[in-house]
Parts: sequence; C-alpha cells; structure tokens
Amino acid sequence: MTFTLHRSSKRVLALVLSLLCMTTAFLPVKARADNPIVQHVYTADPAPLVYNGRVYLYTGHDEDNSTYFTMRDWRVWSSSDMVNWTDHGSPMSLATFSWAGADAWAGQAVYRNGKFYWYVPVRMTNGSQAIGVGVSDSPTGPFHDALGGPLIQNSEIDPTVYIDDDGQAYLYYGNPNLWYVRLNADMISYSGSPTQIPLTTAGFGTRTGDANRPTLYEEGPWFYKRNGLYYMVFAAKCCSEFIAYSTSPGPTGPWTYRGTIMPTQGSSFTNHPGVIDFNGGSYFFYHNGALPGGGGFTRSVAVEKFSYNADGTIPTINMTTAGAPQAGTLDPTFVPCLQVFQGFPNGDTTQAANYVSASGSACPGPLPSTLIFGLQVPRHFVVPSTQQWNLTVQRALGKQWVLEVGYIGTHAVHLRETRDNLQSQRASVSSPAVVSGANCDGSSVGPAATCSITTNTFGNAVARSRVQGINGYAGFQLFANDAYSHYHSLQTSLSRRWNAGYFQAAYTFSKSTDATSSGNTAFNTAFNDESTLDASRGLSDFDRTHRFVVSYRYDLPFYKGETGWKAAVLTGWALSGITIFQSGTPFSVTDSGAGSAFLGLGFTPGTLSGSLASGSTLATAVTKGDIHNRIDGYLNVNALTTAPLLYPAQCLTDGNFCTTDFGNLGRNVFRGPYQQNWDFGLIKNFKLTERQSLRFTTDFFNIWNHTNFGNPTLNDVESIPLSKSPFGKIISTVGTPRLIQFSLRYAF
Ligand code: FUB
Repeated sequence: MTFTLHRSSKRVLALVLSLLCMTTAFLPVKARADNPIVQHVYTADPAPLVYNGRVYLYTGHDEDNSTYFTMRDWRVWSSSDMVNWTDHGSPMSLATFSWAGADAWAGQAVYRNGKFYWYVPVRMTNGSQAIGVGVSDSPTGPFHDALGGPLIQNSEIDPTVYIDDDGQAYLYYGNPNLWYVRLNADMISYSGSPTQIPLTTAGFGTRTGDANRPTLYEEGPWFYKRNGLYYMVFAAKCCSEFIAYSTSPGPTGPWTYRGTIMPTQGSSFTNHPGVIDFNGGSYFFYHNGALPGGGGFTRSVAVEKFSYNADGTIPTINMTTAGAPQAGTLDPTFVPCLQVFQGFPNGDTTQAANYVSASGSACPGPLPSTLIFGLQVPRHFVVPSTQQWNLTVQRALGKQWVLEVGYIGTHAVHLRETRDNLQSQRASVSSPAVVSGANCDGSSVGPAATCSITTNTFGNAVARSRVQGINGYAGFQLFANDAYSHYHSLQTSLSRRWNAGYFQAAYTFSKSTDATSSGNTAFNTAFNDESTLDASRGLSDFDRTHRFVVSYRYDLPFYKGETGWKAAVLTGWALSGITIFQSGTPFSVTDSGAGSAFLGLGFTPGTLSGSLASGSTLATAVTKGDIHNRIDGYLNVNALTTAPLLYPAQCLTDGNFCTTDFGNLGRNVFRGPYQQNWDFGLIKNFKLTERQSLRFTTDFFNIWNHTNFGNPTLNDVESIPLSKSPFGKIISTVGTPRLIQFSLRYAF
C-alpha cells in the first residue's frame, strides 16, 4: 500500500489560467520539500535513484527510541517533483536475507537490464558484517535475496554502486578501509578479488589525532561519474562526521581530495551522502537528527538542491529546513501576470487602455499578460477522423469494354487548424465591445464597472480582445482541431483489357471544400475573421473540378508471321501513354493590410482577403483569352482593390483611425489555368532465345513540350501600386518540359 505525503503549509498550488486553457501553468514560487523529507518515521542513509522520470529514495530505518544503530528494515520513497513524496513502505528487511541477523545499514540500489539491485550491509547471524544483494523487477519492490548468501564477506559496510558508460559496474564499500570490486554484468557476482584503495592524504585529506585513520575517509561512500570526472563523496572524520569528497580521472583512482561539501551540522554524529541529477537540477541527500526525538540513532533524511561549479567542483552545502524547491516549476520571471483593465486615458476609448497587474494568485510573475504571445491547445484534443462513401456501378458493354460510374464522397472532422480566436472584437455604437473591471475613465474600478467601446482603432485593439488582459490582437494563437473537409465526386471510367493491351479513359467531376488544406504548426490558417471558421470554408487548395485521364498500352500486332531480319525489325513493337487534362487549382487574392482593426498588421498576412473593386465581379477579375497572352496579367488589377478603411475621413488626419476591415473576397475563389500533359512510350521487344529477351523503351514525358502555367504567385493587392508589380502575373510553370528517357532491359 502506498500513500502520498502532503505538506499542508507548502503544498503544490497549480493555478491554471483555465479561462484560456493556456499551456502556461501558474505554480507557486515558494513550494519546497520541507526537510526532513520523511516526518513520520526516522530514516537514515539516503540512496537516491533516478528512474523513469522519478526519484526513488532508498533509506534505512532507525527504530524509535534507539540507542544504537538498531535498524531492521529498509524503506522506499519516490517523488516526481522533490516536494511530494510517496511512501512505498518497506519492501526489504533483515528477514529478506535468511543469513542476516541485524544491522540493516546503508545501501544503494541501481537499475540494470530490467531489474533493480539493492546492495546492503548486514550483520550475519555468525556476527560478522557482509554485503548482500536484494533484487526486484520494480523500483519499489518487493525485493528478494538474489544470492541466498552474502556477495562480499570482509567485515566492511556501506556499499555504493555505479555502472560506468562502458557497462562495467563498480561496487565500492568500506569502513574503515575503502574497497571496490568489478561487478559482472549479472550484478550479483564479481570478477577478481576485492581491491583496497590506498587511503592517502592526497586522495582523501588529512585527519589528525587518530593514528589508525590518517585520512578523512570514514564511511558511507557515494561513487558516481559526471562529465567524465569520477566522484567519491563520503562521510569524513569521526565523530561528528562531515561530508567531504574526492575526484579521480578514472573509476579506480588516483583520487584527489577536494574538500568539504557539508560541514558538521545537525544533531546526528553520522551523516551519509547521496547525489543525483534530476530534471535539470543537482540534489544532495543527507541525514540529520532534525525530527522531534531525533539524534545520532534516530535520524532523518533531507535534501538540498545545488549547482556544480563550472570546473565540476561541488560548493559547500548547508542543511536547511526549507529543503529543495519543487522541480519542474516555471521560473517566476517567465510566468505571466494577468492584467486588469483600468479605463482609458481621460476616458478616451479610442486610445490604448490602462492596465494594472492582478493581485494574489492571479499574478505570480512580473510579466504582463498583455505583452505575452499566448498559445492555446484544446484540453481534449480529438484525433481526426474521415468517413467515406462509395457507390459505383459497373457494366460490361461487350467486347471486353467495361463502363464504371460512381459517386465517391468523404467527410473529415477534427482536422488541425491554427487561428487567433481572441482577435479584437468589432465595436460599434449599436453593438459596443464591453470591457469590465473599470468604467471608461477609470474613476470607478471593480468587477461591476464596465466601459463600452464603440470604435475600432489601433489604440484600443488590445482592450477589445475577447479575453480581457490577453492580447488577442497580435499575440495569440489557438491550435485547434475543429477544421473539416468535404469531397464529392462523380467518377466515370471506360476501360478495355485484352491480349494486346489495355485502354482506360477516366473522367472525374469533383468538388473538395475545407476550412484549411494545410494543418501547419506555426502560422494562422483561418481566413479573415479568425474568431470562427466561417470565412475559412472554401475550395480546397488541391481542388480540380475536371480531370480527364487516358491511359493505354498496345502491343502492335503487325508482321507477326515474319522471320529473319524482318521479324527482328518489324515485330515486337508496343505503344503506351498517359494523357491528362485537368482544371487548375484554386487560389486567393489577399490583402496583407486588411483586417487591421481586428488582427495586428503583418500578424497573418496570407489569410486576409482583398476586395472586388466597385462594379466588378469574380468573372471580370480574371482576364480572358489564350493563356499565353495573359501570363503578364492573369488577374485584372482594375477589378481588385484593398480592403476598405473603417474610418476613411478620420484616417486623413489621425493614423489611429486608419484601421481596415476584412476584404469581401472569399478563400480560394479564383482558379489557375487548366493543365494538360501527354506522356508517351515506344517499346521494342527483342526475343534473343527462348529464355532471353531485350526490351528497349523510349519514354517521352510531356511529348508535345506543352507549357503548363502555374497560378499567379503574388496576389497581395497591396502590391498593385508597385511599379512593375508582379501582382496577378504568372511567373512559374508546373510539370516538366519535354523529357526523353531511354532504357534497356535484359531478361534471362
Ligand atoms: O546507519 C548505520 C550506519 O551509520 C551506516 O551504515 C553508516 O553509513 C552510518 O550512517
């Protein structure tokens, strides 16, 4: 059974700006772990392990009221944020090892090949100390004795284990000496004999006053590698202990003493290190006697966050009661603060509004929400789905001719689209945009106060946002899944297959419409008014009303009876080809200066439409005649114009009023030139022997070298006044020029 520990005073406070479903979560600035980590039982000898996005903390367990290291079991705890810890109980104890009788002391767990190995020192029933191994399929156990006996028996304690990058695992341990063995890949046996590390003062510091222990090394080693440097962190001197460390360029030395990490502190005369990197931070675990009733035999595990120095050395770390900050929270510098409307300068609603920062939990960071670029995703993102209908009638006409006529339709929903659904509202005297939080001149503030905006200026655009305090004018995008598509088609084909070849003529009359044909990831796809998809529905970018395709292959039957050179030259010929006639694809005439009353200029230039000039129609906006004579003017510039100014008279004297409406053209209302292409193949087969043959093929792609023109490339009406404007001109072709390809195939 597991349960989660809660700290009522400093628990996680997750304030999501639910009104917006924004991806930014507002988290508390001060949530910390509260040392000691575990406050309902005594714990000692921390051994953290990072596995699968969580920290698993393996500890010993000091019995209540102990007057010695009376320890009978080990405990496991875990956390994903270093603040909230889950108690996984006691999955290993002295009872796990039938040959052990006492002293469930300082161990360490490691993961390898799908199993968790927990190395622990115990006192055997015969009275001497040894190191055993528990193994489990889960980081939280239960663990069982991997060997049925000790792994190492040389009266030493405190194993620490590390698997190097080359796969070699090292088990260090010892008090008063420091030993290591090279573990085999099975992690429960080792190669060679236990090796003693020379405890030199250069390697482990100098201790005075104890001739038997000339270096600072005492016990509790914690061995690991970071950025190519090997670290041996250990409990130093006795007693009371402090935590010191040494480093080495290799896994077995030579070691260089680096100094103190945690000075002698707390009311426990022992200490024990455990060091990890987790979620971009480094953490130092230790124990002290900080709980009520705590002391040298009733200890508690705690943790501090720290940063390595640039050269890899470890700074001095002191014990705190605050503990580590919550991992995975945002730096408050980057957490937006909701802005609250305070009226307009002098009550002039055509100007930029005044805002103040919200207070309390609505305002955890200093970044004004009106200045952020917000991104919104649906909380429930439904995957796209497509329905398809197909009703086809097939009729044999005799002489191997087959006629097929069918209706095929599809409908897709929940397609990706991107838009600014908070775009500024359209305000008018009859339908004002009402802002709450203050009256217009700011003399009265509070939730009940409102201000009505009746103009659509550049100045008041942010105030007209559909969510107050969030910049819907040019700083917001919704990644939505509410786009759709429809396709209807009449598909016919007439085909014949016979010994000498096949022929098929297929004609499709179709219409494809959608809200967007490009579910891109960064730019707005919605057309004109982005508060809905209503203006976005139009012909699909790939729609072709007519498509007629003829394909064939015919083995010429002539001179079948010839022999000799005549047979070689005149027989074995075949023809093949594909000919396509099809409508061009749709395109839009845009106005990058349109809609500036609602969407910031330049924010979404490719999805704002231009307008038809007065008296013009869609038909007159496209020139007529031979396409070759129209490439310099596919569109009629006189029939197309920019979207209208909302306040043309005031705009003459005040730029704040030069906002524009959306244009009156829809999406994809124009269509590019139709296309045709003829591919043709000439095949000559040579029969060499019964089993060997040659085939020589000449393929002509676009055999008539017909030019297929692309759509006009630049269709932004703002470019019409430019001298030599490329507006509405065709400057590209599609398909290939004539290509001739020869190929030879030898079959045997
Ligand atoms: O917890 C019992 C012993 O005390 C450990 O094995 C040593 O590291 C020291 O912390």
